[in-house]
Amino acid sequence: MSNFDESLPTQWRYTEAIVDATPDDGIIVSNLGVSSWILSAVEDRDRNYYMKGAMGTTTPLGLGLAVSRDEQVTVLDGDGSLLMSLGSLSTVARQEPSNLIIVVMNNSAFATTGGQPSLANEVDIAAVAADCGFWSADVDSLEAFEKAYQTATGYNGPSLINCTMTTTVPDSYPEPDYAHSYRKHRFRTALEE
Ligand SMILES: Cc1ncc(C[n+]2csc(CCOP(=O)(O)OP(=O)(O)O)c2C)c(N)n1
Ligand SMILES: [Mg+2]
Repeated sequence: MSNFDESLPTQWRYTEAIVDATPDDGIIVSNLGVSSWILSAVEDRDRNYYMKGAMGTTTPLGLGLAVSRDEQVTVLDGDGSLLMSLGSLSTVARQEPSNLIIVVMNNSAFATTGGQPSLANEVDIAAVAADCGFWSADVDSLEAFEKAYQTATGYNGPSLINCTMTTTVPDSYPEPDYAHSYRKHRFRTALEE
């Protein structure tokens, strides 16, 4: 069941709070579709990596970056995408990166493809993460999110924040103003500096 309760924060507000609280050298990896669209509109940073095409790969990519880099890595995953590769949470827990924060933009839907309901309301994602060995939290307000993100930043191990939000289905899907290959090149270049 999708969530259209407008008293809940929007994904825009959560994303603004993340960009505000992420250090300049922090890496942000965003799920394909709505998460990347919103992140690039909030701030198109060189250290943003926008996933393209493949659901289920955002958290695994974030893990690879976290174990190979010292900077904070924040993953903005979708509920549908994370449910597609739920087993990756156990791999993250085994690797225990202290610089990885997974934020689940949980709209209980496949918003990018029109808002079809996902199974996110039937799975306690934060509890699964905790059972794997994460520090995790469920939030449904910006205040709770900001507090949880601060705790996650200081936590010596992987963390996951499951954000309940109002489901926003875009009327139209904006075309990026430059090619994905350019953004990938820009990201790699930023990490080489
Ligand atoms: C493996 C795979 N299956 C299906 C799709 C088609 N698809 C693209 S985005 C999307 C919905 C993603 O849902 P979620 O991860 O919850 O993110 P949201 O769109 O809600 O932000 C789907 C089904 C895809 N790109 N890759
Ligand atoms: Mg979703």
